Amino acid sequence: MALQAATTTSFLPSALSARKEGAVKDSAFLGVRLGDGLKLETSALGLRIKRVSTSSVAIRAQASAAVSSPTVTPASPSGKQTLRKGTAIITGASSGLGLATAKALAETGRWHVVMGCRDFLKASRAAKAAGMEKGSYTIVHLDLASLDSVRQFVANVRRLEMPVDVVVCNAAVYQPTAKQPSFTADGFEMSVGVNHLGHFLLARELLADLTSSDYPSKRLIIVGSITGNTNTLAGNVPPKANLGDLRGLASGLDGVSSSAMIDGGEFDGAKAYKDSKVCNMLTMQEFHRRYHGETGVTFASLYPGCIATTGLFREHVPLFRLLFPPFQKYITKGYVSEEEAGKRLAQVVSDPSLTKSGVYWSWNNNSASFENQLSEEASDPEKAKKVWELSEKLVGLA
Ligand code: NDP
Ligand code: PMR
Repeated sequence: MALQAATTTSFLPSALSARKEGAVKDSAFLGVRLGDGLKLETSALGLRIKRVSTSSVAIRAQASAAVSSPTVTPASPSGKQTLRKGTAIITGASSGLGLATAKALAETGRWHVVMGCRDFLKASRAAKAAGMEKGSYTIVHLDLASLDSVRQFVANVRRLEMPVDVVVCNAAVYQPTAKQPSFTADGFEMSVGVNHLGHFLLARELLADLTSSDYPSKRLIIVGSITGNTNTLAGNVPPKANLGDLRGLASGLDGVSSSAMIDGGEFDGAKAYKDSKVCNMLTMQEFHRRYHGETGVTFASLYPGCIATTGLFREHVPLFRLLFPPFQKYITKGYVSEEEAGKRLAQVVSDPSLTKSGVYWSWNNNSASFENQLSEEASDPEKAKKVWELSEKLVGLA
């Protein structure tokens, strides 16, 4: 049930310019420069929601046995033991990859999906339009552009009294046409603030919950991308990802006392997105190094393919949005549908053969998964450690 309609952000595309940079020649491609209140919905779990103030609500969760029972249910008459339903948290599940993954998991009947979304009504409508069964998901408000909202989300998830078996850090913003940076509630440049820092805090907070889950294969997945990897053609389309010496990150990305960019350079929205994806992939590996042995949690990242039709490109110029899907379908052949990409991410969530930790998964043309190589920067352990330590300071964990 919806208590409040969340704010919908609107985006306006603006004009772009061209410049020469990097290994790929200057060219115009589609006119693009190359180079607190809780929003919660659950019916089958019988959640009761009570507003206690304008900014907070108390929840009493009566989780069904299917969700909170021990890992393995007693042997059925056939003698086979069955796994209990897993609970997977997916951020940004109101559209694109996140929604397709939520649907793919929910329709197996083996997963309950907690959809962490900034726009409750949009998420609710999207889940219904996707045909997700009412009892198969719970929507909890999460705005990754606010660290307070991230902390509130974690508290609200805990009140659901469901186990946390898998966490998928999927949400992202991409602002390729922005001329000026915009900032999160905490003053971080928006792309890195949402895509990396918000997820960094979320993942750090939920690690304890994942660790205490009795599910046999607990996973933390952070969605990466090919465009952050400069060992690929796509990663060499300027502006290229480059975290430099992290001086901007060290100074807080506030655009006032420091640059809004991680490397301390001039603001570039497309580069900020790609830099944020490098942070996502480095963070996954640093989690693996620090916590896999101790917790048994599988840490993974992936490139799901080029899902050229999603809302990620909403801020791009209309001509780009028109031509990008056929370009990816017929020229690069990197295109995948939202449905296919959702199945891929769902595999990383639940496939028994994808339990290896520290891996960046990709898929070949036959849709078979393989362990892919990350670029030098996206696999640099020293950089990963520094990004981790600086991020800890920015989100108040150190
Ligand atoms: P979409 O725009 O469709 O999905 C992004 C989701 O993130 C939306 O649900 C959006 O919410 C949510 N979101 C954005 N900002 C916030 C915020 N502040 N707080 C909470 N949620 C937020 O894009 P995709 O599905 O394409 O992107 C999903 C992931 O896939 C991203 O990590 C992206 O980097 C990655 N990816 C995408 C590729 C592609 O080709 N599309 C390729 C490689 C990786 P809302 O619905 O309210 O806007
Ligand atoms: Mg890219 C095999 C080639 C390939 C693949 C798989 C992608 C994926 N792209 C490829 C090639 C090219 N792209 C080439 C040759 C060009 C120049 C014509 C090109 C251009 C291009 C642009 C302008 N591509 C883009 C953009 C974007 O704005 C997208 C972006 O960078 O977002 C950050 C994008 C993408 N190309 C991809 C993928 C997956 C994207 C979406 C980005 C992402 O989520 O990482």
